[in-house]
Amino acid sequence: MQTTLIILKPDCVQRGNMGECITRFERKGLQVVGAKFIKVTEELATKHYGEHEGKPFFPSLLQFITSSPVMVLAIRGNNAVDICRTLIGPTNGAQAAPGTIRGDFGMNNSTNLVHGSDSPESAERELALWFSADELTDWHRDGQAWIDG
Ligand code: 3AN
Repeated sequence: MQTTLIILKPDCVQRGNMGECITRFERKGLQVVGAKFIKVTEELATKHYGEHEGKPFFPSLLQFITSSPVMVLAIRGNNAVDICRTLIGPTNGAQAAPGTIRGDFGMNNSTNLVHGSDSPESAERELALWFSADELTDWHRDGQAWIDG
């Protein structure tokens, strides 16, 4: 069982695609165990995207992620990290396959709608950054056995 961090980015919020994206995670069989709607501070954005500091697109990345509210989700399930990455699709929406979120809604590699942690280690680090422990809720989803097999 894994929990991963998903961010519905400013373009996703502004285009009214939050519900569509959450639906895709839920109908796959994943469970929402945390959610909040916030305006990201520059400090948090800098920590979150620390690995990209110094890259040419870093300033515009910070500007973008702090430009409008985001919906932050903690999503749980078997192999949740990889499954969410598959549902989201590769970074550049222009190259992402139809059926993925970025493939269906994205046209480039900056306004690409959704962030998903790229490994269990990143998920742990990012969840600690965005959520306090009491903001995550353990709950049993009735019917989960019909999904997990
Ligand atoms: P992903 O979100 O697919 O894991 P990363 O971790 O390589 O992609 O990059 C983090 C974010 O930085 C991307 N979601 C995207 O918003 C932005 N980004 C990555 N590469 C570029 C690029 N070449 N030009 C502009 N923005 C980029």
